[in-house]
Amino acid sequence: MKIKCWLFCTVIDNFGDIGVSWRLARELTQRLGWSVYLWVDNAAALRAIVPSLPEILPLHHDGVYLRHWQEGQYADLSHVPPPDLAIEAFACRLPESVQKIIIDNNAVCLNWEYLSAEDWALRTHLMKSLQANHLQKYFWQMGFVPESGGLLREENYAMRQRTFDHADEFALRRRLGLPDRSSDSTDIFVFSYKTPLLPIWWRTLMQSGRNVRWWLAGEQSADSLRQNGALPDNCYILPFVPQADFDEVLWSADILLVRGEDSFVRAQLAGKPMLWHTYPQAEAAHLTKSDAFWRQTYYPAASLPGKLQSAHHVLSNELNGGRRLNDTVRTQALITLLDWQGHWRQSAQQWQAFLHGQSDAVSRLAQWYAAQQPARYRLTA
Ligand code: TRH
Repeated sequence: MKIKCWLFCTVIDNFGDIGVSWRLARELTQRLGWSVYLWVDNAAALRAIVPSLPEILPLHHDGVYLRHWQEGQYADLSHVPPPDLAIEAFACRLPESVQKIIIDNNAVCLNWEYLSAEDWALRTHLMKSLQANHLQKYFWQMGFVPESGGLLREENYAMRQRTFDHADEFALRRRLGLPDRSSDSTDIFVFSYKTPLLPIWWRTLMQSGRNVRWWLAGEQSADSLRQNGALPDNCYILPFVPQADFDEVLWSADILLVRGEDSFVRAQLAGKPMLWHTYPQAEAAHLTKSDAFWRQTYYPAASLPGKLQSAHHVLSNELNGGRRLNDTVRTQALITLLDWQGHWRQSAQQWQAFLHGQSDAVSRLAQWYAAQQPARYRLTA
């Protein structure tokens, strides 16, 4: 009997909520062979990353059953079998009718949380939380270490990356809409939130005499740089590619400036030097989140030359709305990142090996779920 999994996603904004949910849904279907029903409140956001998705829900697409819902209010449950496992992506609120079916069927219920390297995330991984209506929920905390809920990584990721390394680069760049290779420039992929810093960093880089090109992905990066409608030289707007092609874009660049959650994880899996524009939160909570990531015990930053470590730290802080740098410090820091790129790349590759050496989130979930079964059946017996 196929395991039936219900997955609910509310799109707060942008593409991360749906990006992670879609990846998870596909992995559960393709790798584990589960029957996955994904409820979305904004099919247009999903269509942006899966352009082949037809217009009207309900649908069965790429192995996943898609249905419409409205958080806390309504979910299209027509022709949907009851679940064995229900997943609320990022603490979305299930309608009461849905909660009742989960309780009546004694299904396992998980809250799949936002990714964080903060200590509390590890402490609360798989913690239980009994609701007033007797729904027993567990927290699933994705993370970077074996004790966490892991990261979403497809089984064939490494193989795809190796194949990419031998692909016809010219044809590939044409297909992805990337500029042709320029042997003497550093290509930086920029997928940021809107920020007044990008034009400042850009000017600094141009004045530094280094040969840099920016590949701007997503509207907010380009909007940050546009002045009177025009973009500076050496800045290229990338087409928004399907999520299935996103890794190839990252693998094609030299340095990655990524954001949110999903692109942040993909950059790490890619093993590329990376800066992270963390999703802005109230009271600068995102700065704590960003620091917790870079300061992890396992992160190979400590093996970097001190100069590079501190350049990365101050720029990362400035990018995320922390301390504004003066021109001299900023210039020096950006030059250091570029000139020490080799060391930076090595540490990114060490981190990549550390992550790839662990099991992924879906394997951990399958294992944990299987371990729950005896207890679950004892309850119903
Ligand atoms: O888009 P994001 O900023 O998403 C989010 C949301 O804002 C969310 O509310 C917030 O809570 C979360 O961040 C932390 O960034 P993210 O997570 O990197 O998601 C982007 C997705 O878009 C990812 O799945 C990759 C995909 N993508 C493409 O498929 N093609 C593209 O060309 C690009 C640039 C991105």
